[in-house]
Amino acid sequence: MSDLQALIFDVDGTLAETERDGHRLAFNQAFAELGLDWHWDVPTYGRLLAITGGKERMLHDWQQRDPQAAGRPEAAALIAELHRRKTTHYVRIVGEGALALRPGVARLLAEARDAGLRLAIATTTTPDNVEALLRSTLGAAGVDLFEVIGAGDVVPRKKPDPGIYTWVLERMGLQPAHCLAFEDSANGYRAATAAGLRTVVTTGTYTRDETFDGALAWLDGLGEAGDPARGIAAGSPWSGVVDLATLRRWAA
Ligand code: XBP
Ligand code: MG
Repeated sequence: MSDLQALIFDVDGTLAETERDGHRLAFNQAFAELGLDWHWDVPTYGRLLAITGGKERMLHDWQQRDPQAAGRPEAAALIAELHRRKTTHYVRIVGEGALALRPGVARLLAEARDAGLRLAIATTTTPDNVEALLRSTLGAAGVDLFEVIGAGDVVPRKKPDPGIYTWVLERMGLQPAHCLAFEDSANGYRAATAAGLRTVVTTGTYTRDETFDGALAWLDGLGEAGDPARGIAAGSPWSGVVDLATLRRWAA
């Protein structure tokens, strides 16, 4: 790879563990609010994460349980209303400070910013959710760290489609060879890889049993001093703290 110019981050599962105690709770609150007897427990939600995008996930689950009702013309309006309410709940949960960045994320973002690297986000989640998370974890300046935020429905197809990564790369005017992606899930890894990006995978709560053969690094986190990450990097067992020097070495 020629010189490293930008880092592109997924959000859910990568910047923070948002799914189990953030998105899942918000979905359940929206279901209850509209008087539905739908409820996603922790393992059920884990299985449903195979479907990216909240609206798509709800519709898929409904189609599995009651294809006739999910096929009615008014189904789309209910999904849209549920998703509006779910987003409101998620933004409130995050605003209350319920979710923290994963270890090493703030450190690496600050180091990259200080070194003049360009930063971006490529996520399937709704833009309001990204802003709420960045604001609550990094303060008001958190959003400004990122030159481009590609999120939600700005592209017609969500991950594992590469569209959101391609959208971000086009807006930054960058070739994938000058960037690295950060992902936590098989769907995200497929999206980044299909966009031509080399990817550092940090698995988490719902993704530690997924496989990421061929990833630039496949780790259990970014690591911090005294609490190193573990996994495979550049094809060999690796343990340490992922900093800019490490990324440049892997990318070289
Ligand atoms: C994350 C998602 C998102 C969230 C819900 O995937 O699939 O849909 O679960 O967000 P990734 P919305 O980390 O690969 O981007 O309800 O706003 O869609
Ligand atoms: Mg993710």
